[in-house]
Amino acid sequence: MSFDYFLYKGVRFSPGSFSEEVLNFAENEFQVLDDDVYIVTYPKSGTNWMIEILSLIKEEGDPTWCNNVLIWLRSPWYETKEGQSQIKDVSRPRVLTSHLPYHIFAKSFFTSKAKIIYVMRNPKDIFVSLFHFSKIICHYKDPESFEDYLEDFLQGNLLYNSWFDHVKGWMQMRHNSNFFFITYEELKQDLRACVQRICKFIGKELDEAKIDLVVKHSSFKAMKENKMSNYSLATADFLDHTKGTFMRKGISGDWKNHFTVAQSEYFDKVYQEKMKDLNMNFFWE
Ligand code: PPS
Repeated sequence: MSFDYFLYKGVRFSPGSFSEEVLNFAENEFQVLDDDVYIVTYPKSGTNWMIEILSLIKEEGDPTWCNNVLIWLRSPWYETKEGQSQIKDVSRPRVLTSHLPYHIFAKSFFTSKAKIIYVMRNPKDIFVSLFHFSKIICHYKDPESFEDYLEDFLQGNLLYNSWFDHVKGWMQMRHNSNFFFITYEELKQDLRACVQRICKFIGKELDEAKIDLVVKHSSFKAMKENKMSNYSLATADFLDHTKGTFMRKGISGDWKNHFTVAQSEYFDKVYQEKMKDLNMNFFWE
């Protein structure tokens, strides 16, 4: 895979949105507040879906905020150059977003009462989503071939490094009461039940009608039609809109339309090897 990057503590970052200084600030100086909620993900795991869900929960089901404010301004990535300047406009309780691996996450989080929602997705679907996204995101060169890119994914030769290390790193937190993890596939299977679980975790009580509104306005269709959430307003130096859309398919199991049997078996073998120490099974197909 071909892209410009620099290393911060061994992790690959794009020079466009990051610098050593910005990452150092995010790790060592950024002040986490006790009522913050962080959405943490490996890219393409359902980050923006969770932003929409939490935005709607914050607004008790009213979509006005989602329909009028860009999704990345509602919940900025606290580790990026842009995000760090946008955070001052976020009202409390803040919902902030991050793709950072565990070992370089904001130090002040670990002595705070803030909460993390970690969203995971079947890594085969993450790879497919990333493969298509790489064609439209400007700081990547077009993927050479599915096969080569797959190998890069499995070896972690990508921005933010290895999916396996990201998940294993964050799963160290799984017994902490301020850490909650959920999969994209659970959201797909029963969004309403997931919204109820998320509300319980963040301590927000919503009646049945408001939960219905959160579910309705965070559907794939609603987000795809909402220009504040579908990235159609992302600038041309970030996304090449002529090559595809951010809101691509929004389904589970699209890997079955892309992987050969041999590629899937090879993926499973690498997965078993790299995840064997974790001893956890996740809900995805
Ligand atoms: S990023 O670039 O890391 O922030 O991307 P991320 O938001 O994590 O993931 C993008 C994928 O999530 C899909 N998506 C959704 N799926 C179902 N329902 C809703 N509401 C939804 N919103 C976003 C999006 O389409 C990308 O997945 P693919 O498989 O490419 O369609």
